[in-house]
Amino acid sequence: MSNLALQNTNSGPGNAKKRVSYFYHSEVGHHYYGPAHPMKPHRLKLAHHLILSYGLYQKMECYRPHLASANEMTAFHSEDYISFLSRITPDNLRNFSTQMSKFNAGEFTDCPVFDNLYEFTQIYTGCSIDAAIKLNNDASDIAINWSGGLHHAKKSEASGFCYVNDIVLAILELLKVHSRVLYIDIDIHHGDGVEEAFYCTDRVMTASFHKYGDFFPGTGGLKDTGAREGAGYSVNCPLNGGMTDDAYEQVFKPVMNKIMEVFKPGAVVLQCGADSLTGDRLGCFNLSLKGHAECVRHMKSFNVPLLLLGGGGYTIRNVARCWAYETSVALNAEISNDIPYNDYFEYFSPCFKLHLTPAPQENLNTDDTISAVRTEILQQLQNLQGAPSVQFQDVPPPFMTKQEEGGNDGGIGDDVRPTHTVGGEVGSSAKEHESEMMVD
Ligand code: V1D
Ligand code: CA
Repeated sequence: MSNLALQNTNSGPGNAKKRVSYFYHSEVGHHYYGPAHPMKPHRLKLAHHLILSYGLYQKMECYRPHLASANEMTAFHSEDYISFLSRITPDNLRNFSTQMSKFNAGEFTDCPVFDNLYEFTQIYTGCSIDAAIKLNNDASDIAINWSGGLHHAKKSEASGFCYVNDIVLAILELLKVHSRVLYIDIDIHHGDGVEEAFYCTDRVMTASFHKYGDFFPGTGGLKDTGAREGAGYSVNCPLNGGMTDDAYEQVFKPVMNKIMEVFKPGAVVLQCGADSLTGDRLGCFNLSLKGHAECVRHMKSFNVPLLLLGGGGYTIRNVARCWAYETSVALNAEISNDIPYNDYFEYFSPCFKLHLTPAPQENLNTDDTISAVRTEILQQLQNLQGAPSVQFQDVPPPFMTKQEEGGNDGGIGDDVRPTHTVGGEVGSSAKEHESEMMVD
């Protein structure tokens, strides 16, 4: 039976109740990028309190994560970069000027050095690794970490508000158990760090939907489809501003249906960046909460272990609305459009409603542009299906370790950008950690 046959029809197996695990650390929202910076970790506190006020914590298992160690982070990142992150502080940065420019951190970059920066990365990365382990152990169907999804971080470089790439590390964890992992990115920005990490492997398919053209990070063209073993396994959906729910659905669903049919992943990671919502401070799409969450609903309907992560999102009251609503979608729980009273109630003034009304904004994606992008991607996926060497079966994964898989032979996590020197080890050596269950 194809994966399509397992899809949600509202009453079919795709709509069955899911076991959901939620990972949150109470300190994450106290980290501060600075007054002029659009990234506000405080939004995570807003989201968490909204989730609590809807009573959703009663329907899922809530965990406080372990703090990711440097050893875990170097399953993807270089040792000198992680050593730098662990030592740099606002008080000592004058001694690190060469490394600051080498690693793209500090004042006048998108990635400032702020108090307890390393602890911040340890928290959100620990959450994502714990969430992946929970899925690997078949202890949950869906695992959630809204503090994760920092998709721009590179092996040896901070980028676009991201320092450690928790997504790559979570995928490496999932690859210990699953032969193939699918990564989907609905943040308005291209998921460049994750794409680059897996550009040369057929074990991870990446699919990013993003604004393309005069927009950060500038990568993610339709023709960027992977290289070497990974040729055809990177999917990019470049879009224009003003994107509506209907137009998004017309490209998201056919592409994802075909990917599920062709690639048959053992696990799916969905980065739910909320900067693709209407009214975002940095974004220019026009999605409602329902349009954004339809991506979660759709991926959930395939009944494959699902890791939900956060990402961008700069109108913080809407970020909280989005991720609270998507938590309810994961749980199949109906929640009221009236925001319940909570510690941050005033943020939702003046309407105190959950749902968003799209703006009267021109959609620069026409039926023709959407259809052209969809046709091109479906052709890319069809070619993959037609390739004689591609016969996807549920074979056990090779259980790669650092020792067995070292070197830069174009495998998982290797940097294949032509202008960079490369090296270092790949694979994950992270030990399994027990995350602590949160009590009240
Ligand atoms: F507006 C700003 C004010 C202060 C500091 C930074 C910004 C800002 C806005 N947009 N920075 C950007 C983007 N950077 C540039 C730079 C110009 N070039 C030299 C680079 O346009 C970065 C946008 C990052 C988006 C991050 C993300 O939403 O994708 C995300 N996902 O997960 C976590 C973050
Ligand atoms: Ca994206």
